[in-house]
Amino acid sequence: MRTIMLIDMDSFFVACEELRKPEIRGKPVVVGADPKGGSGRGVVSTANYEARRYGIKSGMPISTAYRIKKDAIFLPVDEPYYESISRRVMAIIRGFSEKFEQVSIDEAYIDVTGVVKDYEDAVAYAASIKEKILAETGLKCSVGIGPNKLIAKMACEAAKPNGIRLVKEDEAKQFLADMPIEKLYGVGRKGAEKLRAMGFKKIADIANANPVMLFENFGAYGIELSRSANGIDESEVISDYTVKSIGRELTFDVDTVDMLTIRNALKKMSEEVAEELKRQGFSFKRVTLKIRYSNFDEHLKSKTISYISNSAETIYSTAISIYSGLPHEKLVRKIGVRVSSLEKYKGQRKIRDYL
Ligand code: TTP
Ligand code: MG
Repeated sequence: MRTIMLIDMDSFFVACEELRKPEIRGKPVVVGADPKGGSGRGVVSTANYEARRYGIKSGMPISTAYRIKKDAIFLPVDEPYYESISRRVMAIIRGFSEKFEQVSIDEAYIDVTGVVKDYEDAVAYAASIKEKILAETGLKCSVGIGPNKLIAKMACEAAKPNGIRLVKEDEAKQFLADMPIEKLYGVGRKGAEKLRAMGFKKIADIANANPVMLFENFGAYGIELSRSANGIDESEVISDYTVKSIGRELTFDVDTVDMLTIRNALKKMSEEVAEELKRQGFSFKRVTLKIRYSNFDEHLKSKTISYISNSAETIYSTAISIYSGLPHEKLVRKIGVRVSSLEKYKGQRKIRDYL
């Protein structure tokens, strides 16, 4: 039997901001797009627990967050800074097991089978990880411990904030049973809608359903859904996480202002990036558009989407929406599109990919 841990930083972007701006501690803080007095576009990247109390959450339009709590502190996203802290955190976690897999900017799995003696020891080990991260970076995290990645991930959700949650193998099914289907890791919004329309409410409803029926309705994913709902997940902690972002760039033969040329270039690059993503088994949350003009001015603009995706269409439409906010009259020399905030799943976990 395996023992897997998922370590996930608490309200990561905000926590990073609190490190360098101690005066904002204890106040509601939102990191994301500029609210521009309520007319701002774009979304909330994350909010601290003080702001979440008012219902503000990741992915919500920034204008909505502003309407809910005008006097919250709104800060822009500074990804290079969060990346630098992420690297320090990940280096610490890596020290606790050779089997280490980073799955996003702020979370990583470790397989501690053979490293810890038993479950009690696992909890003590998790506590020492939390202590070391706190002592060396000043940041809090939560740890989920389980017999596989799925249960470790969901246990971590239950542990938040700043907690440790252990779910033993024989408790896994019961742990999931009463949760609403949306909570099952890998069930997207569309999938949840379809499941609800079919009469499923709790994870136990999926666990107890006939897998053949799930297969007929959801294809191969239906089988995986059935296994997940039963707390079964055999995927390994994959140690060599190196990919942080995937992108393509193109320098035009002749500098251009032609919209169609630019759109076509973006479309082709989006398709290539999506192909590479699928090949490596990643999904993304963030799209960055880079434009260099003939005078070598460079614009680098990113957008975080509120769900994870691996589709060329999403990359393209997000890139186009960023592009539409940039000047169109200047000659473009080079253009690039890049996806980041990558998350790795075993195969495809998102039900919507099968709909
Ligand atoms: P999460 O770990 O999902 O969220 P969190 O760390 O802010 O809060 P917690 O784990 O305590 O629930 O995401 C990590 C970071 O990724 C988050 O701080 C900001 C960024 N992010 C986005 O930019 N957009 C999103 O939609 C989400 C969910 C996260
Ligand atoms: Mg987190």
